[in-house]
Amino acid sequence: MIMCMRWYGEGHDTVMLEQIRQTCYVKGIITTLYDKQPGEVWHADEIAAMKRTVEDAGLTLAGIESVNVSDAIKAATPDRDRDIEAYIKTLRNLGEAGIHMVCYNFMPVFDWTRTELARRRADGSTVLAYHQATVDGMDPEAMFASIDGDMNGTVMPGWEPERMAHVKELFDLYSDVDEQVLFDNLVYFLNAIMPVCDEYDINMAIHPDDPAWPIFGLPRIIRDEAHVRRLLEAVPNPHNGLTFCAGSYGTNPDNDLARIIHAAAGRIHFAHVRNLRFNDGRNDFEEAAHLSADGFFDLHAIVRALYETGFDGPIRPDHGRMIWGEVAMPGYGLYDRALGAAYVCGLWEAVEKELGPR
Ligand code: DNO
Repeated sequence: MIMCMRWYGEGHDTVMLEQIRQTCYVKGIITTLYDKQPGEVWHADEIAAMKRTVEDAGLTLAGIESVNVSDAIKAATPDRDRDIEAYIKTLRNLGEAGIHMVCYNFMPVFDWTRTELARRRADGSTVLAYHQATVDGMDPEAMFASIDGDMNGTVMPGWEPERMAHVKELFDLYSDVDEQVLFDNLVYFLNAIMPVCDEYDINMAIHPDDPAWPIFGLPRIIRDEAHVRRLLEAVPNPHNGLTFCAGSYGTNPDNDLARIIHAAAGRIHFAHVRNLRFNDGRNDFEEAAHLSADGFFDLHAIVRALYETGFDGPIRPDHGRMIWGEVAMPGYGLYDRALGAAYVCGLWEAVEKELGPR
């Protein structure tokens, strides 16, 4: 595995690559061309510049999170084939640049959703949190506005103001899209891009839905073990794989995380590791320190399952608490994610020494 940290790029991220390098635990960067809209081609020179920035800082560009999929592709509007062509060109340019892992999601309208970006804990740290009643009592526009006001001046991926301006139209686009249609559209997209993934050995890693149930009446199709099996079987190419995100699958306490990892053995191309605390089951949860004892998940069991199933891709700590007075993009400060990276490296080393070479 390569321990990574997500970095949003110069001018977007409060964290500097030099700081990430000094953690020593983190060797790889997961990044994106932040200004690109879904449906736009990423050009070779832009990709080369992004890679150079990372490598000049002494780090490796371990993958892209995300090349976003347009709503035309997700909802199968008449523009879908044009956008798929653009996606294929982007993948080709990434492949030419030696980039072999691409994370994406297939969530309609919203990416991941939280109702609070700075819930205060007893020790003064703040965390992202989710309260179902708040979502139930809010319309999507109000949701956008509340997230935007809480972002410490940064822009959260998936919650860009340009998208907020069109939220009503976006909902209209999906009015006839149920779970089956959305799934069929995903399979259509994957079948179209698999040839270029084969040519350049690009692993596609779908991010699960977060939270792991439908919100605002929109369909969600990557939520549990059954969904994972269905997707991997529908497009049996090894380049069709997953981002195993503990914090997303884990929003549903009925999901057995180690079991999902085993169900997807060999098809997990990227791992996000973090922890959650449930206050009222799925109705109210908040993000925790990565440490198993601080939350609901057994991080040792997660790391062990990844090791046992031969996972060797990029892995990263995920949303961190805001600690030590840091002001950063909620969930994406340096300090707590660095603690998370160190902890997961420690677990990995212990499991590796205990179980021996794979
Ligand atoms: C949240 C992230 C997601 C993820 C996208 C992938 O922190 O895990 O925004 O990057 O869903 O496309």
